[in-house]
Amino acid sequence: MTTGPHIPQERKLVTAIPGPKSQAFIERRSAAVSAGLGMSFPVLVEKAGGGIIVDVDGNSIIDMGAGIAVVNVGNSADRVVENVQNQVAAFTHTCFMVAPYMGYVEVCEALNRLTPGTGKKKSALFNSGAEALENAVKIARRFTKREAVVVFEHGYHGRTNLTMAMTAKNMPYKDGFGPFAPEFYRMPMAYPYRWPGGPEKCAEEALDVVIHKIEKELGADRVAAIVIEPIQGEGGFVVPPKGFIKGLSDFCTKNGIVFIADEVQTGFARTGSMFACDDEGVVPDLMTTAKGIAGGLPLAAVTGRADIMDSIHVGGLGGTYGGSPVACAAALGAIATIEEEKLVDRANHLGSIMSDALNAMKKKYPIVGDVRGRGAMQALELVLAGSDEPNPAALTSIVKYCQQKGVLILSAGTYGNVIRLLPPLVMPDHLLKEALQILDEAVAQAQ
Ligand code: PLZ
Repeated sequence: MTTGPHIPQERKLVTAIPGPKSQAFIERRSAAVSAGLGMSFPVLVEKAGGGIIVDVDGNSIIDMGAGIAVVNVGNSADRVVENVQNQVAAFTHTCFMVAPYMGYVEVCEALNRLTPGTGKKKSALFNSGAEALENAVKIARRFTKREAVVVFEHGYHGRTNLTMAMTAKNMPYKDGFGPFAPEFYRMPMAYPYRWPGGPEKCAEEALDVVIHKIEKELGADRVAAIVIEPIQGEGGFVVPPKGFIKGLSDFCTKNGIVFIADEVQTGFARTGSMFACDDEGVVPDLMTTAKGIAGGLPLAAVTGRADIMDSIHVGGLGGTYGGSPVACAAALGAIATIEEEKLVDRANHLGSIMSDALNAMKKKYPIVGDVRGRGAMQALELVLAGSDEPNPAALTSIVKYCQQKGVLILSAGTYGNVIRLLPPLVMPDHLLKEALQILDEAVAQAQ
């Protein structure tokens, strides 16, 4: 298994977190960087690889976030480094729309091959997840000649103006940043743990409500696209029950609506299949991807039905840097790593270790209300014992405990009460088990 720069795969603390050098950095950072940028883990990173991040004070931290589901193949994975080095030495930029190059086409070919569905597909490349979402909406509107777009409660699609209108949560993403774009309509999400009629009825009832609202309040023939994350990421790893995503996709097909799966967080082996849509055999009309696509370099894509992707006039899509040759080289290295190292299987393996440990915590600790996820995308939802009231204070305490022990974990959720686990898929088992043991202690002390 490739572990990037071959950093020893062990947790090691030689100072408190943050150590003195990191502390000095944090002061320098706050003097220079806008206060608007958060910081989940207060250290200055020196290097990272496999499942470990090393800070300047010499601490080795277990990385349970993978840079928010980006370095699925690990930091500085061998094939990514080699491809990027070769590409940077050959040329760094020509702009694909000015003078094209092979890497862009090879990434599109790989996406067309790997995404669900056997029909003819095409792709276009961009720089960030939000930019991919914006372009997917542009494409769907131009293709259908309709304007309305349906999105969901707890959904997250980005921070640009158009994607702020698509993202559900006000604080911190939208507060004071409006006005937002019109013609986005938010529908109830199939959230089994919090569905009023209970988890068994969630898929059917949620689908009924959404379809009813679209038909009666919007008019199905006014809707250009339905956009949904097949498992919600920032919203708290909400896994819709089987039937919901498929039902939405079938409804789209019947009504000439473009079904857009946002797989920015779930894509590239994360959920134990190449894409989360594969789980139910759903074939989206368009899919957005980013994050895991390029091992840490900025790259994003829209992939889907060739007739939809080709409905745009020449010059209607683009951007100076979209599909940069360096990012494309990295993507080809990352995709080769996923396929050759069988990281889809690895995601399932890591996922079963995580869900066993999290379910054991649920049995022991009444503040664990729900355990959910798929593959190497697993979460705990924290509640006040004996209720389903969100417990964000427990989350703060758990994150802090883990931090002091050298384990980086990320939070999520509309109510700020979800712990999400997203280890690099190349993390060795022993590190994952150690991180889960520390998480168990953290939850115990937060009771
Ligand atoms: N769609 C499903 O998860 C990015 C956001 C981090 P960008 N999620 C991480 C933060 O706080 O800004 C995301 C996502 C889904 C779209 C996006 C947006 O991707 O590359 O951050 O623009």
